[in-house]
Amino acid sequence: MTVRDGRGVSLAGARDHPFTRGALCGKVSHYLDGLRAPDRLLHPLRRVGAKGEGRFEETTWDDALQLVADRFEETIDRYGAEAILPYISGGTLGKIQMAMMPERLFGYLGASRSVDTICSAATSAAFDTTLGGGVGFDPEDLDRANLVLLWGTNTLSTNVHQWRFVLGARERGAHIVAIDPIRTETARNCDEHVQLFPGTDAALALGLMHVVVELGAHDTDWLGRHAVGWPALQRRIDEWPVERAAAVCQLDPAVLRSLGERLATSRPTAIRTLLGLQRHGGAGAAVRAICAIPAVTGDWRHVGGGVLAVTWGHSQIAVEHPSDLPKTEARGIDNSRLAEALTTTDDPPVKALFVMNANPAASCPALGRVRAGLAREDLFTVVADHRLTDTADFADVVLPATAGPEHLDVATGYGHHYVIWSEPAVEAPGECLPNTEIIRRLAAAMGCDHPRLSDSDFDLARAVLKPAGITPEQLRTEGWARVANFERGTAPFAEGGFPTPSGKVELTPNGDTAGAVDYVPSHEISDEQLAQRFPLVLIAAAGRFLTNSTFAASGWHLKKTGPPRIQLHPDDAASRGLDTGDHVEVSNDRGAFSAEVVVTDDTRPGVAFTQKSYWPKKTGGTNVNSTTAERDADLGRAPTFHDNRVQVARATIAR
Ligand SMILES: Nc1nc2c(c(=O)[nH]1)N[C@H]1C(S)=C(S)[C@@H](COP(=O)(O)OP(=O)(O)OC[C@H]3O[C@@H](n4cnc5c(=O)[nH]c(N)nc54)[C@H](O)[C@@H]3O)O[C@H]1N2
Ligand SMILES: Nc1nc2c(c(=O)[nH]1)N[C@H]1C(S)=C(S)[C@@H](COP(=O)(O)OP(=O)(O)OC[C@H]3O[C@@H](n4cnc5c(=O)[nH]c(N)nc54)[C@H](O)[C@@H]3O)O[C@H]1N2
Ligand SMILES: [Mo]
Repeated sequence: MTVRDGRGVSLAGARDHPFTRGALCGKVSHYLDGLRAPDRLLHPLRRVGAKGEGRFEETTWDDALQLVADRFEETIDRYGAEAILPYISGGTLGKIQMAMMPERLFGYLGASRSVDTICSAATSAAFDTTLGGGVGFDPEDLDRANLVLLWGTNTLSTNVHQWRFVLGARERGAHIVAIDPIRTETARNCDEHVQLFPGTDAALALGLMHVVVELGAHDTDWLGRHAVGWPALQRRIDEWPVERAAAVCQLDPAVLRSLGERLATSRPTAIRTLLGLQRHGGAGAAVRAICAIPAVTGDWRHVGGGVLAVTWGHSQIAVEHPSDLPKTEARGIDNSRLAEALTTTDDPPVKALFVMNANPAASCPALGRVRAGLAREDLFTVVADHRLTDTADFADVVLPATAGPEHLDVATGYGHHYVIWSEPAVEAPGECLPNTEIIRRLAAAMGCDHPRLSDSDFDLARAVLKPAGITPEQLRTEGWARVANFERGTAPFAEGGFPTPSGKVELTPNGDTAGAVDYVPSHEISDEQLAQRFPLVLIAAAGRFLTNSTFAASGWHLKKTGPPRIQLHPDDAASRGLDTGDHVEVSNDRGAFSAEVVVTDDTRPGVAFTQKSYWPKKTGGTNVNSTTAERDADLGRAPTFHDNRVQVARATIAR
C-alpha cells in the first residue's frame, strides 16, 4: 500500500506471494475508496430515534462503553449472562481482529456462544465426518491434475486466485468441468459445463461412482487399506445406475456417463468444491458423497488428486481460549438462526446483542423476522462497524471500528495455506478503534481485570502463531509464512493418515448400507406441491464485486454491481410476459423483494438466479433474504439459502 500524508493512495498485491502473485480481485482493488468515504463512522453514537430509524447522536468512547457495561451488568443480574448474545461473523477473517477477543470476554462472562453455522456448516460437517476435518489437496497443486471438477463454486468470482492453477492444469492438457445449475462466467470458461438441477449433487456423485465401479476402475487396494465402509458404499453405488442418477439431476444420461468415464480414466482428478452447493436441504449428503469419490478412484495417491473445499484443517495456527482465563460453559446459538434467537428463544430470552464483523439485517435468512427481532424495544443492541449498516440502524450504541489497513492483524484465508502479517499502514480516521481495543476497553468498563483481557494485539499474534512455531517478530520480517501441516508438492493422504478417529476415510459411520451416504432430497426444491405455487427455484450466490454485504454501500462496488437483478430462462420469462429490464416482485410466503429481469439461457427452466448481499435500506427495505427460510440442512445445522422457491410477477408500481 502506498501512503501519502497519512492516507492510503494505492493498493497493490505482493508479486512474490506464492498463491496470489500480486493479483488483487476487483472488489479489493477498490478497497481504499471506502476507507475515507463520507459515510464512514468516525465517532461512537447513541440512539435518539426509534429502533431501526437510524437516528443517533455523537457520544464519547467512555460514555458509550459505560452505557454498554451498565446494560450488560443489569442483564446479567436480571436474566443471567446467557441473555447476552455476541454475534461475531466474517467481516474480517483476520485471526486477531475477528473473534479472538470477543470470545475471550464473552466466554469469561458466560454469555451465550455464537456458533458459526451461516457460511460453511454443512460442508464442514460432511468433511469432518468423512475425512476428519477441512482437509484436502494443496490448492497450489491443482495444476497437476488431469481432470478438474469445479463443483458448485464460481471460481472466477469467489476464489479468483485459484484460477491461475486451473489454467495451469489446462495448459498441461487437463479437462476442466464446471458442475453448476447456472452457466456462470466460470462455467463459460470451462471445457464442459454439467448443468444439473439444484440440490441433486449427491445423485450425480453416486451416478459417477457407479460408472467408475462398472468400468472396474475403483481402487480396491487403496480402499482396503485406507477406507472404512467400502462394502456398504459399494452396495449403495449399485443402487444408482446412470439412468436413475440422471433422472434425479435432470441431465442427459449420456452426459453423466461420459463424465463418469473421464473420472474413471483420469488420474489425478482434482475436485475443487466450495460452499455454493451446500446451501440446500440435502447438502450434507451431497458433500459426503463428493468426499467419497477420491477414495473410490484412488486419487489420494497422487499429488493434485483428491477433494478440497477449505484449507483450515491443515493449518497449524490456532485461536484457543487461554488456559489461565476462566470460562463459563454456556448455550450455543447458531448465527444462521438469529430470527429464532430474537423472537422465540427463552430461558433466558436474548436481552442484549453485541454485533461485530457482521450485518445480519442483510445477510441472515428469514430477514423479516430478524428485523422484527432487532426492533424489539426490550432488546439492547450494540454494533461495531465501519458504516451505518441496516443492523446498525437498529442499535442502541454504535461503535466505529478500524478496517484492515488501520489495525494489526494476522491475515489468513480458507483457500490457501499462508498467514500474512498485516501491519497498520495508515492512521485510523476519527475515533475508530480496532475490534480488539473495543473489547479491552469494554472489559475494563465492566471491571473485568484479568490480564488475558488486556493482551495487546502483538500478544494475541504471538498466541495465534505459537502452535506453528512462528514468532510475530519473524512473521513481521518475512511478511508471510506457510502454515500447512504438509509440504507443497506432496500427496498428504497417499498412505491414509486422515484426521478421523480411524485414520481412514470414513465412508459410513457404522459399516452398513443404512449408514452409507445416499441422495437426500432438498426441502423446497424437491417439494412438488410447493412448486405449484412457487414454480421457480431461486439461487442467490456471491456477487463478483462485493464480499457479502461489506462493499454494498460503496460507490464503485455498487455501480459495478448494478441494481438487484433476477435471471430468468426465456421459457419462464415468456410464460410471464416478461422481458429484460422489466421490474418484478420476487415473492413467497415469507416475503418479497424487487428486481430487474434479465432473460438468459444461462439458467435452466424453473431455476432463477440472483445475487446476495444488497443493503435492504438501499433497495426498498428488503433483499433476497426476505424470501429465504430459517431452516437447516441435513448436516451441521447449516442454513439453506439456495433451497428457496419463489414466484415472480411484474411489479405493480415501477421503481
Ligand atoms: N466476489 C466475492 N467473493 C466471495 C464472496 C462474495 O460475496 N463475493 N463471499 C465469500 C464467502 S463468505 C463465501 S462462503 C464464498 C462462497 O463462494 P462459492 O462457494 O463459490 O459460493 P456461492 O457464490 O454461494 O455459489 C457458487 C455456485 O454454486 C452454485 N450452486 C447453487 N446451488 C447449487 C447446487 O445445488 N449444486 C451445484 N453443483 N452448484 C450449485 C451457484 O449457482 C453458484 O454459481 O465466497 C467468498 N468469496
Ligand atoms: N441469500 C443468501 N444469503 C447469504 C449467503 C448466500 O449465499 N445467499 N451467504 C451467507 C454467507 S456464506 C455468509 S459468510 C454470510 C455473511 O454475512 P456476514 O458475516 O454478516 O457478512 P457481511 O454481511 O459482509 O457483514 C460484515 C460486516 O462486517 C464489517 N466489517 C468488516 N471488517 C470489519 C472490522 O475489521 N471490524 C468490524 N467491527 N467490522 C468489520 C463490514 O463493514 C460489514 O458490515 O452471509 C450469508 N448470507
Ligand atoms: Mo461465507
